[in-house]
Amino acid sequence: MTETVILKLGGSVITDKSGECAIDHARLHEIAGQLAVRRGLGLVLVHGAGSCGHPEARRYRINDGLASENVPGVYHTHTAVSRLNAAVVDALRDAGVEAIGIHPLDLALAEDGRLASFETRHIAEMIGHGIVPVLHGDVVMDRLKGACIVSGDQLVTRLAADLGGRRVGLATDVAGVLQNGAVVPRIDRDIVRRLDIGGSTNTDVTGGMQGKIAELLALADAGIDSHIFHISKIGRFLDGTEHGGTVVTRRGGP
Ligand code: IP8
Repeated sequence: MTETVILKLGGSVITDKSGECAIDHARLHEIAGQLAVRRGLGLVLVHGAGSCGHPEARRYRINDGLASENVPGVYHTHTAVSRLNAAVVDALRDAGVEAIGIHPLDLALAEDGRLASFETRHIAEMIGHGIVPVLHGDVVMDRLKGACIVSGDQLVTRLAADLGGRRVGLATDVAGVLQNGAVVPRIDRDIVRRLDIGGSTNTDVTGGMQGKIAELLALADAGIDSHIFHISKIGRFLDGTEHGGTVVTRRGGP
């Protein structure tokens, strides 16, 4: 296998973010079909939480750190996003994709909101055997704060660095990074300073598009480009053709 493809499905793509854990099963079915016809790819899937996790994380103020009154939020947040993870895995398996769910809470430790340790060697083994690991943004125990939320975007950057993933894509419910309604085709640290990127309008505790770009710029600094595109273009991204979205790249890159 020559290339690992790391694909993130935004939470807003697979849930209705205005509801309470409203999973979009029809959308999941469509996505699973797209992945099933490209089974030869060495793929790792990561998904966001959408309405299965963000409301709980916000309600229990997980990112403020753990105190006695919000400890149950670890369980409730993890349970909500795990429910979504099970639905993603079920949809993929129904379509014939050899998918398996992996929960960051079980294998990661954070320090002040950032992953301090994160085991990925078993994920590499899975990919080698044609298994599609399906990870998700999660609540993770944190050595300084007690617990924190690690976004799917942070996981993507870590996986890309550890697995040497050379194709990184984030499927969202918008066409790419938008400026005055138009897609910005390429972003680097210079270009981003001139943009006015809005935050998420829903209960997103991990910073919406701004948080995403911050993660992806760090990945670009390490020489790994990433692609943000509309979910309808997932096939194009997987096939390596033009998706009409945004490429996040290193300063002076393509
Ligand atoms: O939707 C957030 O992940 P994201 C994870 O990728 C939780 O930002 C549990 C809120």
